[in-house]
Amino acid sequence: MTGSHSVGKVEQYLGRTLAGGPIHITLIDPDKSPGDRAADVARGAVDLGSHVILLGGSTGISRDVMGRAAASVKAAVKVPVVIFPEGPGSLAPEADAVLFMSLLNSRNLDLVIRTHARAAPVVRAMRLEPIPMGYLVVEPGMRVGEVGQVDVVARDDLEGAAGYALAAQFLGMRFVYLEAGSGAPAPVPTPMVTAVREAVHIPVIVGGGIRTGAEARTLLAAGASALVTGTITEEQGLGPAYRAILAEVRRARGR
Ligand code: 1GP
Repeated sequence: MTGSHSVGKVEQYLGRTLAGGPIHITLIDPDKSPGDRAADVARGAVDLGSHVILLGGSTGISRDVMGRAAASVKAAVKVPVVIFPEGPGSLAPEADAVLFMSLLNSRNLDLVIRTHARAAPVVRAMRLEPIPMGYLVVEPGMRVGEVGQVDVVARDDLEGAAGYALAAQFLGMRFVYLEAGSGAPAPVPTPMVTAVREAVHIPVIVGGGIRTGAEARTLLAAGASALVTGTITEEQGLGPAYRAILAEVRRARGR
């Protein structure tokens, strides 16, 4: 093992794809859509232009359930299959990569760094590509805000959000994720996305509560590099709302 810094295949793909404009990430919960059902959703999502399949999203996904979903999705689509982890227990070697993320504004050190110390050897043994990411939970934060024991960033605290994001960049994290919480009544405020976009040069991922093409459009105009949607496909499948969001991403990419 050398000390040289290397960028893995998934991160290279993200870099290449982001060079063409903002991207869309589809979050699938393998507990709600196990195995082949996850693969069906993923196939449809990628056909509509989604760029990454993210697996995770509820509590207590077992390695087995994650592994089966990752294997099915990988067989169905060519885009990267990435784990959105809750801890070492939900990691599975069938995926391509894991968001190796610190919950920056948690009061619980386990979620900031301690769990990572336990998970890192597992990630290496599974040969999962770790994607270094700062994860910042914004009001209301929903379930992740509670379970994550988060001091949520207030919706008008633009400086606070920008400070966290810049700290993440200075710490060497290569992505920052602004999370309003899955199922949030409204996404992260657009002025906050702009404030963070102006503060950092790393890609800004935005998720939580994105349900309409209009919301997607304003977040993209504000400078979001990637939009993550999860609930909308669980509630409505790959219907008109999902398609409208994808259409906005396509438009922002100039196609
Ligand atoms: C959750 O940001 C993601 O972590 C997606 O949120 O389920 O509200 O789309 P939604």
